[in-house]
Amino acid sequence: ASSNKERTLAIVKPDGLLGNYTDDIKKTIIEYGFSIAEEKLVQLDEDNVRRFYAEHSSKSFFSNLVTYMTSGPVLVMVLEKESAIADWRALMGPTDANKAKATHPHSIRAMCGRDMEKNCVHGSDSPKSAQREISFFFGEVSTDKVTEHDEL
Ligand code: DGI
Repeated sequence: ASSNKERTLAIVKPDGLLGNYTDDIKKTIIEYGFSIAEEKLVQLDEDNVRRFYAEHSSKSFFSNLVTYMTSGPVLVMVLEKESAIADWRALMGPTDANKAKATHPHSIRAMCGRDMEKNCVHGSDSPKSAQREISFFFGEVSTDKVTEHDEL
């Protein structure tokens, strides 16, 4: 029988790494049935952030976002499971970590986020984003669905 595994891009942002939350985050990822197909530590520069968050480049908070995302290394991972995209978004919790603490106490952003900006983790928001973001960091053609018989 083939499964319909999906891939999503997850990032542990600089505050997550600095606060030593990586092990707890990875433990949670595995506990919830994801596998970590790829991972690497990256130091982003301003140009990287501009391209990665192109959709936010005209927003008022954008320069803060660039400063934050370039403030230290990030851990980039490709997570894999059935419904990986939606399930990782759910596990992260709301964008605003204060809201996460109030309404989603078991979410990752409740565990290690601080506010609307320093929210510890990133996750792709759609199959299209996942494909773009995985290619951005891992430079390969990827599909949102693979079967267990495919070579990964
Ligand atoms: O997909 P999300 O990370 O949950 O949220 P998003 O795609 O709307 O925003 C991307 C990132 O941009 C988010 O993780 C933090 C930052 N951001 C979004 N909205 C605001 C913001 N930062 C500040 N300071 N203020 C905002 O309103």
